[in-house]
Amino acid sequence: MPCRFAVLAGGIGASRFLQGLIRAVPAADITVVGNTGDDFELHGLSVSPDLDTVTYTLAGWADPERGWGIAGDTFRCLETLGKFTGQTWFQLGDRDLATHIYRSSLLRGGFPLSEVTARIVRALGVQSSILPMSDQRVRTWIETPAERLDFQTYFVKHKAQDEIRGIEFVGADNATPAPGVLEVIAAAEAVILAPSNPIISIGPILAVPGVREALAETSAQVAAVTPIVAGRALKGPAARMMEALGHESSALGVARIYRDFLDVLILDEQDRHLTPSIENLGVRTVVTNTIMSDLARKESLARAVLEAVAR
Ligand code: FO1
Repeated sequence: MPCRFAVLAGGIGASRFLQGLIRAVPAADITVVGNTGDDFELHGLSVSPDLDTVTYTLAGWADPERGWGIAGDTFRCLETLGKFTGQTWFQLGDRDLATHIYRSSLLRGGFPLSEVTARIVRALGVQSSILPMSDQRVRTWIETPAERLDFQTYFVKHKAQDEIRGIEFVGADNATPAPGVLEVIAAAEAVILAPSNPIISIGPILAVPGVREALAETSAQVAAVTPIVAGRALKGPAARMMEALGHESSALGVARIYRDFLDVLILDEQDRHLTPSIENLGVRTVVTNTIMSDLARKESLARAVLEAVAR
């Protein structure tokens, strides 16, 4: 089945949106292109948090409160690891560890991340396809006044509290899109940028050479759902990050980041007043309720996006 909808995705915000989208279209019609800039190595294991968050969500396994990890998981292995290493700040659950052991052993065996991800997705019965943005290593690093931090140290260990001076996607310049990424962007009916952080979730995907150009060239409608509502991020440090890097933290700021390829921005009722400035950029706007507080709202947001990209 050719992909009808390509979704560029970070972790939790994207997963919530995808929960709505799979109620509106068959899951098999969706190909997710996931951020791997957050990936890192811990306890000798290869961790791909955003790919796993999307996979577990689409498998119906995700923890509904945290958004990441597996619902009902326990942390007995981590407790014991903590006795050896003193490192428990990144909570890998017991069942989640099985995914990490499997992924790490296949990667060590020479399989590319795209193949490993496809195997995990299939094994968990997920009907959508999930592609990493690249098979090559790309890592997000955060420059703070005191030091340079890898993404998970900044985000989880330091609780995203440090002031940000700069962000770098190390390895992006020499990376190539994973097999299928450019093809789905070119061939999809619509490409949707999920309501994920435009800087650190969608940013690494756009930094892979060829992706931004493919978005600008595709004949598909390209839509984005802004994760910034009334100047604030729905979740996480997106607003602070945008400001720190010289962007306006608003739906208009999001539209400016994507303006070279974006056809339509879906923004919240609270930001209706921004529509003239966004349309001045040459980006159409659709105003709706974007707050995904329950499953019905997630579905109605997905339907609003589908309507916006329908021709
Ligand atoms: N986020 C946290 O805030 N604390 C954690 O201990 C944590 C563990 C974790 C384990 C597996 C996984 O796939 C994700 C996990 N996350 C955790 C989420 C992750 O760090 C971030 O949400 C993403 O990288 C940002 O999208």
